Amino acid sequence: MNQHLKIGITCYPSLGGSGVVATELGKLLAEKGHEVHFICHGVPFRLGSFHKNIIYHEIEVSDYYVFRYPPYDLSLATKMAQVAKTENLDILHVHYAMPHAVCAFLAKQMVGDQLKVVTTLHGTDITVLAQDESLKDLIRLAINESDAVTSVSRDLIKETREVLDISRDIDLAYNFVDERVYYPRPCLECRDDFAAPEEKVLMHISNFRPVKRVSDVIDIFEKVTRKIPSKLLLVGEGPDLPKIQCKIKEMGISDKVHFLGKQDDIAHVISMADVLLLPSEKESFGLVALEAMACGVPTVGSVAGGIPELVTHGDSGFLAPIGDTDQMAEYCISLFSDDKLAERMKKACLDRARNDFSSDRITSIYEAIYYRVLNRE
Ligand code: GMT
Repeated sequence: MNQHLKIGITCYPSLGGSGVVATELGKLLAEKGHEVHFICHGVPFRLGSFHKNIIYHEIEVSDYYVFRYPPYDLSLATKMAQVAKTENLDILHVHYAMPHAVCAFLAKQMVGDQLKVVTTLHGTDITVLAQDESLKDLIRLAINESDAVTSVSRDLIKETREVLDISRDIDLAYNFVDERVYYPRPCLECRDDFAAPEEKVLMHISNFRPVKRVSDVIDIFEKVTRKIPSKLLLVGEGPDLPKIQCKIKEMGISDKVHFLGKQDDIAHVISMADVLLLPSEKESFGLVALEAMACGVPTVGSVAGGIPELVTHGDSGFLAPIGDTDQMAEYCISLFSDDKLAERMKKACLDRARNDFSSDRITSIYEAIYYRVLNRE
């Protein structure tokens, strides 16, 4: 019989899909009786209230005057080893290869082979960092030395193999959402604050980085609003935000666009939308599209990275080539002009999120990987 494990989790604790998935996974594992130790430089923002099976260990970075740069990576590796030894960890599950998998590799050298390292690749560690020749060998080493490696999409597995020339096994473990949090919320009242009942609501949620192509979001919306009364809600912030604000002003559509800034209660916010726009240049998974799907909101987006593995074209959303804003606008218009299609898509979204990306299913995949590397199947 599989017994409860002691699992260390390291992730980026601030905003970002990888941190969200790592934290939600830790919470679910703790609910199943495992003891979970978060080893991070800050409390993961989705950690929430007290749970007896969750312990948080903060990394303290040494700041001696001889160091020109505080050695975060070495402090993390040391902390991982320390926690692994004192708490008798079975597993160190690190999210993001750089630097977390590298630190876990170092920690394992200090602790011994009984500590098993599982690395989850989330995307930009491969699609951006591993393109850098100076980092390639280090990332390849960390991946090859992990006891198991998981990826959030088939597309990312393919890209990891191509970019890093890696042939080892990589397990597929799609992202998930907690269905107790992500479901269609009653939101008529707050929707009224932004749009009239006859208007449609388009929404985009991201960190406003160039890879998200937020400028395309504005172009799509501008084309849609010429034909269908609608409003655009923009959620999040990031480097492209000022540029986007200027563009909206120049296009004369400021009265139709609302900026909501960073929001914590995404399930609530997303439930106001009729469609989510995700026209990214690159997206290894697209967690926000799953969050929308679980709330019954279809995505109109790009055929990029892992998005087609999540959004089934014509069923739970519509996908067009990257940059094809005409086609994406057409898809929104057809969705808004056909109530039966909208209803069918909403149902397909709910079914797909619950069946294919359920938290229980994905958590079990991770547990099976832990037992496998520990030879306790
Ligand atoms: O690009 C982001 O939005 C942040 C980034 C991260 O590090 O959290 O997201 C990556 O991981 C998410 C969780 O697995 C995926 O859903 C995103 O698609 C992925 N981002 C990219 O591939 C650009």
